[in-house]
Amino acid sequence: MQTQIHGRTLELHQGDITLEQVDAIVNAANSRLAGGGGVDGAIHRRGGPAIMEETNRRYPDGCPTGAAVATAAGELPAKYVFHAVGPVWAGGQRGEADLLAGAYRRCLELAVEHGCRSIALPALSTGAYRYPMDQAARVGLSTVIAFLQEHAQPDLVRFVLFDPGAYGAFAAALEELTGGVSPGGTV
Ligand code: AR6
Repeated sequence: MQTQIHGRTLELHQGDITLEQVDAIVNAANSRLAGGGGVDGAIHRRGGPAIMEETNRRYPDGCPTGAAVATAAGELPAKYVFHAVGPVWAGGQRGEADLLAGAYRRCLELAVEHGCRSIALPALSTGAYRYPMDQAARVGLSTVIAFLQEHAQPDLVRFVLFDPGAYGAFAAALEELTGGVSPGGTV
């Protein structure tokens, strides 16, 4: 599923983000940047030890929740990994939506700063951090749409959803946010 926003492409794919052939992929990291399961485990496994070595050297204090930091991508097809720290879901009254939006926004800013034309994003916080998928989809997509309405880059933003349930939640949220003009429509 895909839509155009001010001439740039916003896409939804189902699959494994580590296989994406884009300039940058986003990791669902923790604030210690210590590695873990889910997306984080897959990225370090497939990307090799260089990613963790660079993370430890450049970001010994980790990364605050709601932000992101960049490294090279080791053996992955991408050029960069942006390690984003989403919030742990705590019921929705602890600023989770703002923190989640901040993590996505920072990734898009990093893409601009690193000259990336394409970026792949996972559904941050929706695994180990238990953020409800439909709410996370609305926050993630509305943050990307707002960014693309204000910035000339990146040309391609692709959400890579791991399973059919996640894909369905993002597809429904995208239709809701774009007024049902997707797929192939224009915002
Ligand atoms: N490609 C795309 N999406 C994936 C993949 C993959 N290879 N693997 C899992 N997902 P999670 P979080 C989906 O747990 O909730 C880690 O231990 C998954 O189904 O990776 O932000 C970190 O070190 C889910 O929908 O990230 C942190 O401690 C989504 O990606 C903590 O988990 C995010 O799940 C971060 O938790």
